[in-house]
Amino acid sequence: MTTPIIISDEVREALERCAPVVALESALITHGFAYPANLEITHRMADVIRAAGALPAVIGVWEGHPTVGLSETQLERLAQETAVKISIRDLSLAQLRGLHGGTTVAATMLLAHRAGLQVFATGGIGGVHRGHPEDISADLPALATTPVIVVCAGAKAILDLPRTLEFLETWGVPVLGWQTDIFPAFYSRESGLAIDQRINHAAEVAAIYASQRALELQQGLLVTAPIPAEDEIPAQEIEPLIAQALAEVEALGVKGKHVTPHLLARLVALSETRSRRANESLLLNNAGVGAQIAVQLASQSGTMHL
Ligand code: PSU
Ligand code: MN
Repeated sequence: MTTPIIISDEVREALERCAPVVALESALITHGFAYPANLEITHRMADVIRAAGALPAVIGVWEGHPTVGLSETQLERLAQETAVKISIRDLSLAQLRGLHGGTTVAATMLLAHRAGLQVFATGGIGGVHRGHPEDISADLPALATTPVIVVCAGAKAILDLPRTLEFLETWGVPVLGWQTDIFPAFYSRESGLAIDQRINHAAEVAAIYASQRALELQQGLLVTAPIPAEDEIPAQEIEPLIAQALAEVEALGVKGKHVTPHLLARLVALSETRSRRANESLLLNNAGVGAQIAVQLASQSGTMHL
């Protein structure tokens, strides 16, 4: 039995014309934000992408079917109803049970690539967890094996950023800094850690991606854009809250796929929603950068815009 990926008509037509398309994940909707903030931020990201001349395609799982370009009704139901968090290993399990689910960075990258999309904008990738180097997000091996450009604000600050960068180095994933020399730390503009190369224009990202393809590399390309300055939470302010949230996760014995959503929800509560505002700001920024890159790639392929 094969599992076709369902691709919406709008996305299929755009791909046929080689028009710019930007993938968006749905774990943000099902596990990153509560209703109605989850639906609102998705709509706002989609608006930013459309305004820049590209088509947004939210990727998720509907009745067990991997879907590229979820409909408005599907988005609303994912935003309001219980749905599972779907990383790569969950794709086939959800299929068997016919579940609805929100796809993580890893699963979204995989489905985007299978559908022929090249650019994906998100908030922060998963990585190696602090104090638990054995807990490595499936996002990292996905970046090592899936040739998609992922625009993010670095890895979530709740993670072990040095170990996360070491993994990406070992597995050959270039880490680019969008108009920055320093790896961003999600809520804060700078982690103090170096990126591989600063890039200032979408054309440079497109050139690096083209070189990777010419060399037949399987790795993705990580483009890290710092959160806009006005919404940044300085490290010295967010760090004590992260430490508290991490201690609570240890004490409660939260494990596996529940760790990341639990930490993010606790940070929103502990920061009195400031972390949510920061998260929204960086998501909108990343949507804009992703759209610029998608438009650049499409213009190089010598085709029409939307
Ligand atoms: N970044 C956010 N909010 C999120 C996530 C990332 O700002 O909710 C999600 C993404 O879907 C990412 C996932 O792929 O968390 C990582 O989960 P884990 O650490 O269990 O792999
Ligand atoms: Mn994990």
